[in-house]
Amino acid sequence: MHLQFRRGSATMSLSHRTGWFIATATVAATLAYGYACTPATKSPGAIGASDAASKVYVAPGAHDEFYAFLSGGFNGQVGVYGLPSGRLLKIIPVFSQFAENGYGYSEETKPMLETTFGNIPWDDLHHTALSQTNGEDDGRWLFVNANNTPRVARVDLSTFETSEILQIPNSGGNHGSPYITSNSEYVLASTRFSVPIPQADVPISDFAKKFKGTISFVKADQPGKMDVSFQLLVPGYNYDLARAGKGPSKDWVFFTSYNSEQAYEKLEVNASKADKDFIAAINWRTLETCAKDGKAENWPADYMHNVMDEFTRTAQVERKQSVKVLTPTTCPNSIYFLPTPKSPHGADVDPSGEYIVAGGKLATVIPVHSFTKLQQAIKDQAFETTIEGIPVLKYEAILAGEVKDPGLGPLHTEFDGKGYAYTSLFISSEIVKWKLGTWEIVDRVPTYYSIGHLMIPGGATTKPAGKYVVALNKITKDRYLPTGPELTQSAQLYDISGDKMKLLLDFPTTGEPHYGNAIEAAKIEKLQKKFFTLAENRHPQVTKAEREAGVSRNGKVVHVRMAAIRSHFAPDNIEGVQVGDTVLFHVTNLEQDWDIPHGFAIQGATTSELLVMPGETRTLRWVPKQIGVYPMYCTDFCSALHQEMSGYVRVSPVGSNVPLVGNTLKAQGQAARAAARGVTLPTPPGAVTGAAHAHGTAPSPTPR
Ligand code: K7E
Ligand code: CUA
Repeated sequence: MHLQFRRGSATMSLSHRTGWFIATATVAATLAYGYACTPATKSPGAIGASDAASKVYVAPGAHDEFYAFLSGGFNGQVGVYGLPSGRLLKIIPVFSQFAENGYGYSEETKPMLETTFGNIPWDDLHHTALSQTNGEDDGRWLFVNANNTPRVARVDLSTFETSEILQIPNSGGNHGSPYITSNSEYVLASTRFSVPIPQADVPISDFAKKFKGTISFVKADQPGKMDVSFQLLVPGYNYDLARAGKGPSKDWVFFTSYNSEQAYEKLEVNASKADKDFIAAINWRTLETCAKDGKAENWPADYMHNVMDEFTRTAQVERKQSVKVLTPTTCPNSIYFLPTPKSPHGADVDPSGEYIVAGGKLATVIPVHSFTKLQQAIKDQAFETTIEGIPVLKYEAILAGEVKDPGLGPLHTEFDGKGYAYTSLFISSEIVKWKLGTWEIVDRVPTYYSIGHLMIPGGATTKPAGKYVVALNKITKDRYLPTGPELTQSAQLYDISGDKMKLLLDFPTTGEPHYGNAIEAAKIEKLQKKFFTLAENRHPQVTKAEREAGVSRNGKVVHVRMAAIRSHFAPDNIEGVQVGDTVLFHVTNLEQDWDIPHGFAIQGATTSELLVMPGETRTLRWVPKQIGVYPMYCTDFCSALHQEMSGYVRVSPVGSNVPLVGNTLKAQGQAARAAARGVTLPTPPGAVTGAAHAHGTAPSPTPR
């Protein structure tokens, strides 16, 4: 059993879907080293159970100390957890439709997923970045990247909703993203895969000649106004990860790259030949100045910018057609290459802004570059060579030091603000703690299993809260009750308040957490919106009071303005809908109280259901295909009479003379007025009276 498990783990680490490259030599090394994945009833590094339990225990009704935002990887979402409890508080859908609240399904939110390739229901989300002021987390926004179809998104932390998505043009996969500068001036976005720029029909073997990378600087300091300020065209390598500098290095950003071999096939072998690849050190201030001075060219491009309007709560899509492009020669002194062993992955900057740590996933050391030395080397022109206008600095001239024998597969580094760095080791499944300046390793703990990123609350800022480190693991194997072939991914919480790291807690995560950020809860709690103000709702089909509800027909399109309030819908009987009509239920939740959503579902709707927050309007599209009478109901248990919150829609054949009516207060009022004037309104069997023309031809918020 034991042996089998060990072999299984090693195999798993080779074929795992994250596609980590492990050279044959490394495999041998892995096996020799002994894969750290040993089934453990008691985990080494864990402290006594009751001691650990008391450290993560948050009493019922009490709040956690930190919010943790963990990317969901291939699920395209962000999981929000409390720390230290590890309790899942919310899933924020960003690049994927989400059945729990209708994100990406409702007519108002569907456009958020619009791209120049069409509406994309599911993308891959790797990295998170909290907005910063003076190098510290300020709790306003969370930025995340879409890896596959390049995009960056802003999540508003007063609502925990995706408020804006910007597509990145001229990019072949947006991995090194959305790292942020220390006053949230720019969100960074780099090409993972180089591609012909602009895209063109060329032989793949022309890679070295025709393929390029881009590094995009996205202006992000104003909500609703994200924009690609400029792009820097760079050699055709794979740009992997990034960090902005801080303190003295705050005008700089650092990107790792691999595949300086410029391989375009069998990368596993062909992109791993060179001893060193590069970190690109880029001065964004210099680029900004070049762009201002008109040194950028306007290139045609095609990308979309989707913004959730604050008052209509409906996403607006804008298509953009050009982008400013700079090159290392049109903007000299803006970019330098720092030779870095070997196929580096993470690039991380310490809280002082002096040290740039690279995680060379095939390297035997963790190289650390010095920002001071980098400045000096540029002054001294300590260049090895120049590549496409980019000076390559001498390794020795910029090196601060190397952490020796860290373990296998160093990936990512975070900092505790007390002079120590913590690096994740994917292959040997561990975290090593080492001292900045002396580079000596002072502690190491196993992780279960195959750690990718790791995260310290505030660990990316100038002021880390060095209390915990969270390991974000790819593989869980035996750690939880088994759930068939597909197992959970997981995070592990370690206490780092003392000299030695101590394992406190395992908690399963939604999706595969690549990176994450945690922030003091106090910075976010106070900003929370409790409901949307009904008086400010500017949705074109809003129903602000029950008497405004009604139904109207515009050709084959039927608009239902529906009010939802405990415990009924108005109208709750609708007749006169015909087979093949497009019925748009615009449901407004009239509640003005915290935590009272209403749901909406109608039988046979192929779109989805709705979940409507107090004060907002959400629209469900329904195209009935058969005659009959169809129930609709509230899907969120909102009151004692929630089960009564239901109704019917009657569907008649095409061309039927059943008039369109809904049993609204307005319809009743009209009937009364008509009766007073001696007019007879058409009365279908079983219904009250009609409001057929009440709402004329107001367009759907998102006609499609
Ligand atoms: Cu290391 Cu996509 Cu940040 Cu995952 S990446 S681990
Ligand atoms: Cu509204 Cu249940």
